Amino acid sequence: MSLHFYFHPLASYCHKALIALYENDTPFEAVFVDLGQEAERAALLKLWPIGKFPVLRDDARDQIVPESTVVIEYLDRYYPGNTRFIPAEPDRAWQARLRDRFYDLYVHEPMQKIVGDRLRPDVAKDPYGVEEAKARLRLSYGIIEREMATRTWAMGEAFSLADCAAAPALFYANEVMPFGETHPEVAAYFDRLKARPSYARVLKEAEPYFAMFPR
Ligand SMILES: N[C@@H](CCC(=O)N[C@@H](CS)C(=O)NCC(=O)O)C(=O)O
Repeated sequence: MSLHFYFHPLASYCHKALIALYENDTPFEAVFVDLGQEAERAALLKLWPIGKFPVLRDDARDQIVPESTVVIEYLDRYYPGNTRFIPAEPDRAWQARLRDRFYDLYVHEPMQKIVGDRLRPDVAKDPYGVEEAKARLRLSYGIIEREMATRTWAMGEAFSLADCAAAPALFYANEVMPFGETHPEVAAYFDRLKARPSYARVLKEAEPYFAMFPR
């Protein structure tokens, strides 16, 4: 097996890249990483000194590919399937990348800030930072609400990199700041994402681990 995917089944950025792997039934070996186990953490750090996952190892091309967006671009370039994640047309390509950045930086990141704060000891809580993150999420929900009123997927009718980014970001954002009552178009888009077989599979596999999520 050429591709090895280092991941944890609960980790949101791993979900993003897994969606791309499952979309095209790309063969890969899953390498479960428990960061609480010193040896497993050390093995990940050896591949990517930043120590975050997902990381893709491609033995056939002798490459280590970290960062979920880059993993998806790499798969699209070297292991393409029926679903193309980066549109061929140049203007649509940068627009897909922009939406990927939007979901990572303005939905996923504030969501992680809120979740991360729950894991901090009481003396290290950051209520001001959490309020800022909630305000950012509110702003982003408004933007998605307007945009998704007229499209099926983030780029229109074709599923793309941007939808891989949107699914886990919205899943966990909905846990920390639900949008179901306030943003019907965001909720409808999220329902479509959950019904997509690739993401439904990711969620099913993550199910046994959801009890670990700090509520
Ligand atoms: N920008 C990175 C973010 C990756 C990331 O934040 N991964 C989290 C899991 S969702 C992680 O590795 N957390 C463990 C840690 O930070 O120690 C990407 O897109 O892959």
